[in-house]
Amino acid sequence: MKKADQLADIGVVGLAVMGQNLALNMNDKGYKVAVYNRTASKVDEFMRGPAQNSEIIACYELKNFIETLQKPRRVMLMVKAGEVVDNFIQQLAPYLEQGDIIIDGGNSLFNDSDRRTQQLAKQGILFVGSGVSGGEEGARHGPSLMPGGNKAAWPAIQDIFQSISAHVDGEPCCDWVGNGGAGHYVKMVHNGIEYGDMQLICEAYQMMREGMGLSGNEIQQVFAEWNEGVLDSYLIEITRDILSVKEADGTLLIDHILDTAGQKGTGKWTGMNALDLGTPLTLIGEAVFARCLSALKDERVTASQVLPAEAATFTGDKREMIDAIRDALYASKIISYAQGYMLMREAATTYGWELNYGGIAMMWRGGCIIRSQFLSNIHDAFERNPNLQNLLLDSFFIDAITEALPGWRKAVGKAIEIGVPVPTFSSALSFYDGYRSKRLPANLLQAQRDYFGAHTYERLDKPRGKFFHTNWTGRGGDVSASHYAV
Ligand code: NBP
Repeated sequence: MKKADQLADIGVVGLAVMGQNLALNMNDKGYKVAVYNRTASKVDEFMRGPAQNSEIIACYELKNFIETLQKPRRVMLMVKAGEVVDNFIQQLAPYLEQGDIIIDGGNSLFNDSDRRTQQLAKQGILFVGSGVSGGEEGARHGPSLMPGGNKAAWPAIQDIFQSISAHVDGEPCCDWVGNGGAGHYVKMVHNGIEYGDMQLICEAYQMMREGMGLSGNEIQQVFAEWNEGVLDSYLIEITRDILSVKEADGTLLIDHILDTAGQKGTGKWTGMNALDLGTPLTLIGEAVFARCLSALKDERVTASQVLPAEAATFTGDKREMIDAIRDALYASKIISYAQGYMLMREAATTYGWELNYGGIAMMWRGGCIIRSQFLSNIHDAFERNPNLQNLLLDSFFIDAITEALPGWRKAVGKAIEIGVPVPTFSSALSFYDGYRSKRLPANLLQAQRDYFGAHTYERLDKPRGKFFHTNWTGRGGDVSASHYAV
C-alpha cells in the first residue's frame, strides 16, 4: 500500500493525443497523475517518450490504477465516446467507493452524460461530463473546460480543472456549467458555433477569391487586417496563416486542397437538437448543410457543366466590397451566437438546467477553437443584464448590427448577383429580418393549414389560445383537428 503522499491526485484513462497532453499539463501544474490505457504498449511509449521527465505514474491494471489514487478518487476518461465510456465505467465501478468521481472528458452526447450522472449517483459515485476544447495544443497548455454533471464533485475537481485550463485576464476558462449533461451540451453548442464561424470565414474567402478574383496574397492581407479589429479571433488568425503556406513550386497549398469538407457529428447534433427544441438555429444548420453539399464533389462537377449561372461578373470598388464582406461576416457572427444562446436558453428550460450564460462566454474566451475578443462582448452583455432574453436586444449588439447592416445587405446582394453561394451570410440576414418583423406571413400559413387539414388558427382580434376554423370551400365540415405541437 502506498503512503498518502505517494498517491496520485488524479488518474487519466486513455493515452491518445488528448489524454497524454492533459496528463502532462496536470503534471506541469504540480498534480501527481496516474495513467492507464487499454493497450499497454501505449503506456510504455508515453512513459519512454513525452512523460520521461515527469512524475507521472504508469499503471497496467485497472485495480492497481485505482489503488494508486488518493480518496476521493478522481478518474478522468479520455477515450473514444460512446460504448467505450460505458465499458470503462462498468470496469471501474467495482473498485470505487462512495464519493469517488468519474469524469468523462470525451466528446460524449449530452444525453449519455445525463444518464451516466443519474445511474452512477445511485451507487454513490459522482459523475462529471466535461467538454474539453482546444485540441492537442489546448490539452497540453490550457484547454477550455466545461464541466457538468453531479455538482457534489465540483469542490474536489475545481482546483485541478481551473489550474490546467486556459486563462484570459487572469480568469480560468473553466467553471461549473450545470447538472447532468449540461457540460457536454454546452460543448456541443460550442462545436456547432465553430461550424458556423468556419463557414462564415469560408464564404468571405469565396467571395474574394471566386467572386472578386483577388489573389491568395491579397486575401491573406485582408484576413491579417481583420484580425486586428472586431473579428480578432483564433479562426481568423489561422486562416491568415493558412493563406501564406506555399508548395515547393511557389503556389499556395490552399489551392491544391480538395474542396470536400469532413465532419464528425457535433454540428449535426446541435442542429438536430435545435429541431427537437424548436429553436431557429438557422446559421449552424446551413453550415452543416454546406459541408454536406461540398461533399457532393462529383455531382457538382457534372452540374457545373450543364447548369447556367446567369450571373454578373464583379465590378465596382474592391475596397468597399471587402469592407462590406467584413461587415457581413461580423453581423452574421452576431446572429450565430445569438441563435446559439437562444438554443442554450431553451435547453436550460427543457432539461431543467441553470446555465450561467456570461460564464459560458468566459469559458470560451480562451483555450478553444472559437476563442475571440468578441466573447468578452457577450460576457459584458450578460453582466449588464443576466436575464437578457436575446443577445440581439443588448445595446452593444444593437449598435454593432446597426453599423454593419448596410455592408451586410450590400455583400449578400452582390453575392447573389455574381452567383457566389453564401448560405450562412444570407440565412443570417433572413433570420435578422424575420426576428425584427412585427408581422410575418404565418397568417397565410395558418390559413393554408386550416384549409387543407382543419388545423385551426388564432385571430389578431381575439385572445391568444382561442382557436377558429373556417369552412374555406363550403364543402368541408365544422370539425377541427386537435391542438398539439411537436
Ligand atoms: P481517440 O478518440 O482516438 O480515442 C483513443 C482512446 O480510446 C485510446 O486510449 C484507445 O485505447 C481508446 N479506445 C478505443 Br479508440 N476503443 C477502445 C475500446 N474498445 N476499449 C477501450 N479503449 C478504447 O483519442 P483522442 O483524440 O485523444 O480523444 C479522446 C476523447 O476526447 C474523444 O472522446 C474525443 O472525441 C475527445 N476530444 C478529442 C479532441 C481532439 O482534438 N482529438 C478534442 C476534444 C475532445 P487504445 O490505445 O487501446 O486503442
